[in-house]
Amino acid sequence: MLNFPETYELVVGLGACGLSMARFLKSRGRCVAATDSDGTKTGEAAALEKLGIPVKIGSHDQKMFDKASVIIPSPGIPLSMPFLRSARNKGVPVKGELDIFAQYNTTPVIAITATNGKTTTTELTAAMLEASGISCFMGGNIGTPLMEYLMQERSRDVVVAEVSSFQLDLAHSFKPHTAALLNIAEDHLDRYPDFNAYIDSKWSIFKNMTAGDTAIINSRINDFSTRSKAIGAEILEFSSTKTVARGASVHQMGIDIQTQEISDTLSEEKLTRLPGIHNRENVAAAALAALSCGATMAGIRQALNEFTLSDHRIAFVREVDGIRFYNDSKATNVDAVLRALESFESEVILILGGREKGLDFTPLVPGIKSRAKAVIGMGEAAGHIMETFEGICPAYLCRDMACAVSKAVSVADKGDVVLLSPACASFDLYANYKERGKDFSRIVNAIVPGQEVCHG
Ligand code: UMA
Repeated sequence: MLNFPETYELVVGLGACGLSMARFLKSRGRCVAATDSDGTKTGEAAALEKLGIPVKIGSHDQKMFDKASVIIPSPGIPLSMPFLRSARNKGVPVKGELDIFAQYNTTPVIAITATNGKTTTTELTAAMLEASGISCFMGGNIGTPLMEYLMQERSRDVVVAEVSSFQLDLAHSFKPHTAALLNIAEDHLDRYPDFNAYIDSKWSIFKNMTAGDTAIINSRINDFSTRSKAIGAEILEFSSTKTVARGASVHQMGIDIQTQEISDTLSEEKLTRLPGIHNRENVAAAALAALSCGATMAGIRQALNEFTLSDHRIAFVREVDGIRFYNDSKATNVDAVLRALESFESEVILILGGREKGLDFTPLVPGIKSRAKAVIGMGEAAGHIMETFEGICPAYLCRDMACAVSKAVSVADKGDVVLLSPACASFDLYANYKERGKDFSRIVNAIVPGQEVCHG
């Protein structure tokens, strides 16, 4: 074990973000230390110690925080954590990845935030740029930490960053060249004092932007007209409910794009790979973002021809005995589940549940009344789900995914859809939403046609 020096920059959390941050700072000659409350992070600790970074795992230690000159918590660590509070009270700076990235980065950044659709829009934007001959690094909340870009030898023309509210909460100087805000719905209420605080966090993406920068905003978002007045960048709107003068208008026949340089339409046949109005909005925002960094309409069309949605977003898994199974594990809030339900004409058996985020499930009631044949509640939120939906439609409680899938099969008829769209985080039973989606797909793929599925 390495000794801790007198003072250091302290990285808290050894997940993807913290590991990358510690490696980056060390590579720039900074004096770094790291800590993680999880005692099983032995592999991560050993890897950092090999680089000369002292690490403490298993618990946090006040003395370690007291010696830090700067504290850099991972995005998943709540800012209410007592060690962070006391550091702030003593005047020790608490910094996030976005500011440290901005300090070293010289490549133009497109930052994309939203409650839902930010991953799809980030991927679309990067694909549109690449198809226009503009090289990109894609990272941030999407999975690859932004600091990885700064450790690569090859620089790119543009960085396309998916940005979460957790990252924005510690962004004081981050100033993207282009930023997009796609939508805001209730989420992460276990982390924020109220919905307004989460809304403020989302809008803060624009706070440092100035003339020459581009802000792309869904004008359907509440407060658009008042909040947008405070933004220093040029604003491009997009909307699926009205025609906009500058930006993108989503309508039945396609998407009209109207900027200073471009007046063009992306026709409906280019959009069939991305079903649902919400995806049309994502395409509109991505096209405007890509155009702001030099993409061409030909590149945008090519990207749309080739694009496929990520594996865990209303992804068709399989049809067995006339029942279709869809994996929407990425739907970790109520709004995302409503969008998924709207995508189906058939009756849906909906699997909900996981770790709660302080969300109210009742906004799901109209969608469930109109589309769901049954609701299955699993994981930590199962009790809350039962309380909300019992009496509205048949509701069943299951302890895990195997049980949920077998129950769904037992109540489904030919022509129905079984949809995993949980409205909750995955961390009660899984490492992340991808693992949850993979488990669902694995269980569905093991169903033998014509045979009863045993209840787990
Ligand atoms: N930890 C402590 N002390 C604590 C609490 C946690 O040491 O008090 C440690 C944990 O033991 C763990 C580490 O912190 O080892 C986890 O940190 P983290 O939750 O920030 O996880 P990372 O792996 O670094 O992933 C983060 C983002 N996670 C969150 O924002 C919760 C990832 O977004 C992101 O992909 C990754 O950085 C790379 O940038 C995930 C996410 O769920 C996908 N995001 C939310 C969302 O999309 O809704 C915002």
